[in-house]
Amino acid sequence: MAFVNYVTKNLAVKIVYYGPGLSGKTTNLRYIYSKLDPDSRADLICLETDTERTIFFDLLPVKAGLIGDFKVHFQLMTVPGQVFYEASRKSVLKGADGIVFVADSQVPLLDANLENFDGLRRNLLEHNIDLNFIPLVFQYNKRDLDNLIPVETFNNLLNPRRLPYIESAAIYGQGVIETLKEISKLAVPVVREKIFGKKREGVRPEEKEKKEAEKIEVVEPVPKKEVELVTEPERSPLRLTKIKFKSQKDIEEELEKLAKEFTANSKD
Ligand SMILES: Nc1nc2c(ncn2[C@@H]2O[C@H](COP(=O)(O)OP(=O)(O)OP(=O)(O)O)[C@@H](O)[C@H]2O)c(=O)[nH]1
Ligand SMILES: [Mg+2]
Repeated sequence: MAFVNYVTKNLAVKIVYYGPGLSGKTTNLRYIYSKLDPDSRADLICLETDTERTIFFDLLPVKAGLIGDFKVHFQLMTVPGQVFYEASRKSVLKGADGIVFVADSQVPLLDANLENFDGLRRNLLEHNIDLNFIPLVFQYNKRDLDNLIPVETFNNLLNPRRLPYIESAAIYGQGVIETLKEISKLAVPVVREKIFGKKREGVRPEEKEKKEAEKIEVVEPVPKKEVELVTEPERSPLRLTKIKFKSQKDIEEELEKLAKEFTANSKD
């Protein structure tokens, strides 16, 4: 459930990038970070090992426009894909408003994708969320490589409902912003309904009409410039905040604190 602050009129929509190890989740956030105007986003917080494997999560807050007079921010988060971080994956999913499943398109990784997707289903259920009822899009990543799982196979196995799917090469930025747009298109109306839908019941017809006229403005972040397919991987210098931690409990407390601080500070 999105964080909402009725006093400061801020709304944080949590989008989780989920998928097997090394599928490219952090790469998505790095690219978004590098392409957005600094006014549109905060620092990218990465908790990772020396070899850039995510340990617990990455977090990138992004300004995303308005719902009525509420300022919307996305909290983009990744989970660690390595098998032994199951507990972390479960924690990060708490309160998710939308999921991007980042699959690795390389043929030998088909089973890893399927197992990880099954883990997603199970972990969501632990939070009483049915995978069929949460906004979800698929990103079939690493399409720049050879020996790829056909999109049709992915769709048959992972996406029988034919939810939005994007073929991407996140390392080159291809499909990254498109993915974010797709998940925001699905997640924002659901959050809007959850938070404002019920409040509308019982209002006078003319007020209702006025409220119905409220539009969701820019519900997607605006890139600095048109996203182009570049020939070399983008390795722009990033301002990352790395957090040291001691235990799983410390990390979970840190995550709660960050979420609260983020909501409290989002006044501009
Ligand atoms: N060729 C290719 N490599 C990619 C692509 N996306 C990511 N990579 C590379 O894959 C590796 C892993 O990317 P990450 O973004 O760190 O993967 P992750 O999903 O965050 O991995 P974990 O944090 O361990 O779960 C890095 O070396 C990336 O540069 C892609 O589209 N094509
Ligand atoms: Mg990562």
